[in-house]
Amino acid sequence: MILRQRVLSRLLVHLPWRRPPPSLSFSGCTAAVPLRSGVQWRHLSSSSSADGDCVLDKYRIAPDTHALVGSPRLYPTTPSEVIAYKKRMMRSFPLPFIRNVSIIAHVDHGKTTLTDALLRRAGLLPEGATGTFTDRLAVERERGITIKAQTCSVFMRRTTPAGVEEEYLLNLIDTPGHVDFQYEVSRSLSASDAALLLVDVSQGVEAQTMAQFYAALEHDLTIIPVLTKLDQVLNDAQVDKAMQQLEDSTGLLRREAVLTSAKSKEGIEAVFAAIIDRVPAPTGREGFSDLRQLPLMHPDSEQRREAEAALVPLRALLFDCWTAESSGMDNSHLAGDGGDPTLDLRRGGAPLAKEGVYCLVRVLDGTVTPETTVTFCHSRHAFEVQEVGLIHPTLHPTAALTAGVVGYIFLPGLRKNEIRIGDTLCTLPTKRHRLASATAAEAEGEAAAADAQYVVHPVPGFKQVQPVVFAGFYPDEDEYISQLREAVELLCINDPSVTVEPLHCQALGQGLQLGFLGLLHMQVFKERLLAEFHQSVLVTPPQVQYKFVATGDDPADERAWQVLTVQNWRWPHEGVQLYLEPYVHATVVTPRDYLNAINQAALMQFRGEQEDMRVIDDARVVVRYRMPLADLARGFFSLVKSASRGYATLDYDDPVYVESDLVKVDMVINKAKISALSLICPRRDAQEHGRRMTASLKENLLRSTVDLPLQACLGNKIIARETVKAYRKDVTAKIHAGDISRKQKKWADQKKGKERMARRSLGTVTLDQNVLAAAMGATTAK
Ligand SMILES: Nc1nc2c(ncn2[C@@H]2O[C@H](COP(=O)(O)OP(=O)(O)OP(=O)(O)O)[C@@H](O)[C@H]2O)c(=O)[nH]1
Ligand SMILES: [Mg+2]
Repeated sequence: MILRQRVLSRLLVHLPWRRPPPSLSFSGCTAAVPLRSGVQWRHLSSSSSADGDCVLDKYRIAPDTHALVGSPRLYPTTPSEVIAYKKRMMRSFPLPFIRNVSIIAHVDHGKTTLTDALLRRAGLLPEGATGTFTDRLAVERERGITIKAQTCSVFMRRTTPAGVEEEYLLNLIDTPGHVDFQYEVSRSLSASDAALLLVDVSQGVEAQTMAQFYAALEHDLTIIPVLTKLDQVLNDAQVDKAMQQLEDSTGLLRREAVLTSAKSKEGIEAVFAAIIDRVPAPTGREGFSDLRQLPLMHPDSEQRREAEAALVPLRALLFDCWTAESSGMDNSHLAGDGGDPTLDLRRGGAPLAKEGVYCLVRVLDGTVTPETTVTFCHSRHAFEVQEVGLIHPTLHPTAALTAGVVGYIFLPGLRKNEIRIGDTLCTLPTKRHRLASATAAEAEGEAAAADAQYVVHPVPGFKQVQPVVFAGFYPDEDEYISQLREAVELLCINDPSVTVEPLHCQALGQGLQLGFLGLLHMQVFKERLLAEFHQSVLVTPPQVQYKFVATGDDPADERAWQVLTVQNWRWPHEGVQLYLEPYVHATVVTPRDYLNAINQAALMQFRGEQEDMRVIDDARVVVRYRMPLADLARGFFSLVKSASRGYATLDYDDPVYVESDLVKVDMVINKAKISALSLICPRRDAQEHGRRMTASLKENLLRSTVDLPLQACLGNKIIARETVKAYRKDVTAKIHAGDISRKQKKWADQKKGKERMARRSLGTVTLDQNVLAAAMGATTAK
């Protein structure tokens, strides 16, 4: 993060490292990216020039040379094929022929479409298949965005000029672009050796493009720029502009850029060629890791002693997990409407086992095979592997995963609470292998020891992510809490950034307090619970995490900061020295036309302070604000999108806590305090929040036969009040004549009845999803 901020600040101060612009021609290009000769690119847009032929002269997509051939190696079916296949798999992928690449970009710049095109080109997807293959989750297809990073291994064959046929194993990871899912991206990057940085030619470099670029830099990866959607450009100038932006903002040279159009399936081979030629092969130690991986040998034989001496301790980084229930491995959508119903993408794909966890690993050293006993370095728990394999693009068991390969292993004994994403798997204990010591002095001794090669050094793992938005999740009916807890636990295996705490509210009963990386993350989690686990839930208005320092603690010491929730709030500031509120730096990249609207909203509605403003090019500006995270989460993101018609982009960094005057606003409905609607906010927002909440509840609460008073309170003080009026039966409807006292008697009876009912229905307000959604709307919109 520090590196990212440093680089960003350098970027904002006129890019000192900017390289001189090279000549515009591609003549200096390497042979691997054959951009020189090419057919003229005819523009397909209806808005092309008068003669209907808009031609790109300077920039052309590299034509296919058909030097690369995809070779799907699907899992064999007959026993003899199985044996031949396993033998081949064991030895066919030495390190120099493996490439591990993540595909990163800003939202909607075409990562998924390009990955699909790559898989199609490699022969993995049938031509008739419709829909996006890589967006496998129902919620991804519904929303049209990627939420989970998806991995797929591809085999490509190439004949060298000397006539030697080479086969490569490429592992592609399609990542999400939305800022809420950045954790997925950073995990994918740590399993890769390079990143394809996609830039949509018509949009140019955006805020998330830069965020992803810095993330790849932090992981020290080779970055290959790829310009996508070339079928949408009108002229060379547009491509030129995108190239210039790329060069100015990242320092990547324009002649390194690969030009593609995933829609028209052009330039796909050039992408493959760039991956093979420019991505460094993984480094690691090849060899068997466990004697059980070798053929049977006599225990006293020389051969066995040699084999034992040559063992390489396994090191594999665990970077994703899933279970049968939360896998998203359902490809039925591809053969859906308009698709060929006979398409069977599961060809050879193994069905998902029910009990146990699938772990996606990047093998760094050694080999893992079925029946290998692997140990988690962190917990020291050991498990026997039942199956290993590649995702191709469904699960395909193989005989082994060797050094450099990204694949899955299935651990039937692993329980949900034993998983720690980022942990290293090793083969321990063996006679010789042991884990590296934690202390520096011991580590030094180990390095000097004769058997240093047998010491396993765990991978540093991933940075712990901090949830920024919290919400209470309650089951529809109180008794379904155990099912909800189970579903949340299973889904958390697939989404490890979510934090879970038990929760209780008088009106809604037992629930769970879940922490998310953003509002979209929260909504997607809720939708996944419904789509994959059939759990419909009531969700309370989201909150950011506030902290407090207890009296007597040192405010300068971060370890003394305690999490503040509506549950542990102490009245009135009992034992609390000070409260802390999270602030972030939000960077907005916007076309100039929309700057005014965004700036005004940021300063007036969202308590933003403008820190910096720079012009990137003649059309766009970068603005940096310091802003409370609560305001950013509440609606600034959607405002930036709506005010700029989707053209502006927003990125923000980790929160910094500053002192703030916080209060707890309680909602009282019909004299009962509803803790699910209580909210902590800065004092200056309390009144407005209370008013919005009561107004929203008034509109959405069901009217009953008695008046329902709604109050927003700060302790004992009422700061906003509304009443949901009761239905009133016309009790005098049948009285057509007579004295007024007859009517008055009826009204008096009605009044008494209502008072009786009001006494009985005290505190029995039913909160349904509509009410909570309204409350959420009141909290999230300004
Ligand atoms: N014309 C054209 N449209 C494209 C091309 N590639 C992608 N698109 C369109 O761009 C939109 C976004 O594409 P996606 O592949 O979902 O983008 P993404 O980067 O995966 O998006 P996220 O995963 O949500 O970040 C879709 O409507 C695609 O049809 C292309 O080469 N040409
Ligand atoms: Mg996508």
